[in-house]
Order: sequence, then structure tokens, then C-alpha cells
Amino acid sequence: MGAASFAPTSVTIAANGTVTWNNTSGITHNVTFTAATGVPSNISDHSSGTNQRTFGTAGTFAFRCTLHGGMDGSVVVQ
Ligand SMILES: [Cu+2]
Repeated sequence: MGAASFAPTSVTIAANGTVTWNNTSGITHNVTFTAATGVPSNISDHSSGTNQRTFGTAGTFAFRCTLHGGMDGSVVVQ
């Protein structure tokens, strides 16, 4: 997580894989998933540290930071 972006914006993982979001920006962000079957729980506002979520269902799962317009990304689970 950067100042107002996710990098990379999209990642592809195998089913039951884990994604780690690392916020090194010092800026408050969150990870809010678009409602869909199989999404993990949202990651609430935080300004540092790492958070992991595991994806058990194949599909494309969009997410965004609700604090910063245009700060969005996706996880593709194969
Ligand atoms: Cu943000």
C-alpha cells in the first residue's frame, strides 16, 4: 500500500491461497471487498503493518480503500 494506491493492483493466486497487504505508507488505509460469495472479512482502517486474508473460492474479488478515491485492486483466485 502506497500513499493512495495498491501495488500491485491485481494479484493471481491459487484457491486457498493467502494474500498479504503490507502498509508501509504511514497513511491510514483499509481494504474493503465488494460484496460477493467467498470474500474474506474486510481489513479495517490502519496505518502500518501487515494483514493477511485467505481465499477459498475461485473468482475475481475486487477491493478498494474507502478513504481514497481510485484506490482499488483485485484478487484473482484460480
Ligand atoms: Cu487508502
